[in-house]
Amino acid sequence: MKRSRPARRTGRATAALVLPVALALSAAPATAAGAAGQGHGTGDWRLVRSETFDRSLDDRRAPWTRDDDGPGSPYNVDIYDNDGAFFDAVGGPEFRRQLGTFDTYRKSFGFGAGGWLTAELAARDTDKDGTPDAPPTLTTAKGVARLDEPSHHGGILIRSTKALPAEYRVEMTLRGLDFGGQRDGSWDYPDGRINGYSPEGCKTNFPWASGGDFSRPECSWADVRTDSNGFYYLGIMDYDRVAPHNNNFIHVHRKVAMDSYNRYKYTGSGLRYCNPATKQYEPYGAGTGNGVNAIFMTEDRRYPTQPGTEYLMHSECGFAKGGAIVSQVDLRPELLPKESYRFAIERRDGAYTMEMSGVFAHVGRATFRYTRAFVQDDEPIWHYNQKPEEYDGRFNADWTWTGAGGTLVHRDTWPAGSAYPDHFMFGDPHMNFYEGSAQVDDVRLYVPARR
Ligand SMILES: [Ca+2]
Ligand SMILES: [Ca+2]
Ligand SMILES: [Ca+2]
Ligand SMILES: [Ca+2]
Repeated sequence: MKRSRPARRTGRATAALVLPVALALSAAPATAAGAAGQGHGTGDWRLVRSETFDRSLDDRRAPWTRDDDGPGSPYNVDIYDNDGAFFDAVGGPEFRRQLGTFDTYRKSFGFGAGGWLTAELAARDTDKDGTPDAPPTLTTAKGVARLDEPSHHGGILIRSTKALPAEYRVEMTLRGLDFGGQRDGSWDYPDGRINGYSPEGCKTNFPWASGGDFSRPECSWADVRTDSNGFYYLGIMDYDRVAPHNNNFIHVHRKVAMDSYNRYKYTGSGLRYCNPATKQYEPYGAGTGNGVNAIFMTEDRRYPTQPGTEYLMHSECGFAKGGAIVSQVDLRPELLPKESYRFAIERRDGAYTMEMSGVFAHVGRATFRYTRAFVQDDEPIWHYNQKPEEYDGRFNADWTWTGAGGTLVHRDTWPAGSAYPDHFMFGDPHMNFYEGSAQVDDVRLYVPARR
């Protein structure tokens, strides 16, 4: 399913650098980013926040609180959140009825120096007995944070508590990963799990689809096991209180992100792997389903009838806008925890950079960096402006949604005068997709050394 990439828009500042191993990975923490920063050619970084997870964390110290993303909730964001008007439009009155069949609980707590990090956990109470069912947990052991999510109805992520500075580098080190993908060459695991999902009961995207019949019983909605599992290694979001919501929601709130999207036994043409050794695209089936999708979001709509910004994808195979999703690298999770992967995002000099380091399929130990200017070849990075004066309104639009509930117009998706402070997150932000566990060794935040 190889596709030729668009001839247009080969980015000028987009070449990735494969750094020498010693330079990228063996330096002390305070200089590791500086070493990586040399690839960007803009000098060193200064470490301002660091979390090693050597202090004990346990989410059981924080209470669960019922929450519905409603108008009075601190988690209320917009028409795409869990009780958002988008779902009334596409689902009609049946959406409200289905939403009312369960309760949602959340917990949130700050940790790290000065509380610079916040954990956000969410779970459903399907039987409405006041206790969340199969909720996610956040704990630590031996200096590593463990994010466990036994049900896809849960969500768990770690985010920056405050908005990030104008220029920064954030990085995290991954030590364990069990959110789907093939294991030992199979999507169906020896322990009975399917693409990382437990085998018990039905698991669907209920009750947040982008269309279709909202009156169906829960088990008749789209099966998530045979669709996809995944995990966000690191992403920059455009709204303040980053927390789990439905899957449609996040697709309009990402600026840049590195995530996995592990499609069960997928043989279509909507996904492809870049082989960084041959610099050739390969069909999805050529990989192990453990890819990293590093995606710069732009303002175009990716889908005609559902929310979602379009993807700009740089890889060793070139540049692609839209079309098949490109996995830049294939991870080897079987090497964890002895090995690790480091994911970093930088915002500096009017550009975002995404960086991945570790031992990858085909190439072994390597670092890949992809940089793209806020506006490059007339393509903006979605909601890049942290302040109104960084943007003049040229990419504003109205989005119209139509369904069983009528027509809803989302006016001014990116108007002049708008501002979108950056927040990072990693974890699983979906309350109707994805389940599994991951281990994170550390998180660090840097600012430019010279100011
Ligand atoms: Ca809401
Ligand atoms: Ca319950
Ligand atoms: Ca989930
Ligand atoms: Ca650690």
